[in-house]
Amino acid sequence: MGDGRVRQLISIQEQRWSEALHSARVEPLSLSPPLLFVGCGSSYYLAQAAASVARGLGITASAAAAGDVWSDPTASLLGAKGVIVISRSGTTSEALLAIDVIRTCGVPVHVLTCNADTALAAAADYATVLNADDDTVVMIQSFTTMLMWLQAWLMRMQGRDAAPFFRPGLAAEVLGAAEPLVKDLLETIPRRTVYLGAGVRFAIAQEGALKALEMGGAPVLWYEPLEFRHGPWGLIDEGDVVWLLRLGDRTEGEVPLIADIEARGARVVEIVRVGQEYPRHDVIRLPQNVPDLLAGPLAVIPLQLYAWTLAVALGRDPDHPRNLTKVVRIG
Ligand code: F1P
Repeated sequence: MGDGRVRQLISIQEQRWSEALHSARVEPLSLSPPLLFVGCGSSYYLAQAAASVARGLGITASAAAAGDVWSDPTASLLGAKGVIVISRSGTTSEALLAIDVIRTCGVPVHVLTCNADTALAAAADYATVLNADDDTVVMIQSFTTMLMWLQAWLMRMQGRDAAPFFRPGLAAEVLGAAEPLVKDLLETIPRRTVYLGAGVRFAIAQEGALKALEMGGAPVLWYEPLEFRHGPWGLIDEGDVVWLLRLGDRTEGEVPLIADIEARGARVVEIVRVGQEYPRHDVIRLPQNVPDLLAGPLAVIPLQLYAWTLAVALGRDPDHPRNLTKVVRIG
């Protein structure tokens, strides 16, 4: 099978980031808050991540699945003065249906996509087109590159610049740290993988889980870390892997959880900023100078690699996920 395109994209995605940072710096700040971010699949997780980053910066924002906007625009919009519709393809049915109903409601729309000359881009008041389509079914570089743009655009709204946090080579460092650990974790195929992430990291936890589902059809769960205690962790057993995407600045609730999950037999891997890790060996460290709020594009990389490696171990071809298409079209 060889390493294939998805594995290659995991390594090279960083090449697209500087262009995204530049674009967010020069393109018009077309909308004003309250903002609503909209998408489907990975793009819905991007919408959630962006809304979280926005709120972290003090910008009123929410996120909705495009299908929900289509079926109930009034409840989804609820006072939004600007909508950002995110879609790699620019041709997903629900995204097109959502933009139609948003326009009927008279709310301005900015589209973020990786494909120009699409119906979605044409329907927008303003479209940002990033050269980051993956040419694969699953979203890899499009996810991190569009997230980079969203973060930088939101920072700029607050008069700040995200670019200085992302010197070239950071993604390669995180990937390099993840490689031996992921190999070790998958010496034996886990019974189940759980993804835990709080606040701004919850969307990344969901994206990690989606990657393992799409490429490997693997059993996965995802929760807010402290929610995991409220029922779901009853299923934890030996042979489970738990990824904990820690927020370095909010350790009180998350650190005791690690010991409690391990006491139940699972292996915990934390992704956390340097200097804020729990003293144990299964850790992937994110650069200290990247704030929690902006670390999503880096934090997702170990999860992409894990999902790809797991899929291969399960005998699947990550470049051709079963039963999936690159674009979902209704009817
Ligand atoms: C994104 C998406 C992906 C998924 C699949 C179908 O849609 O739902 O998340 O992996 O490939 O497309 P979009 O961003 O193109 O609207």
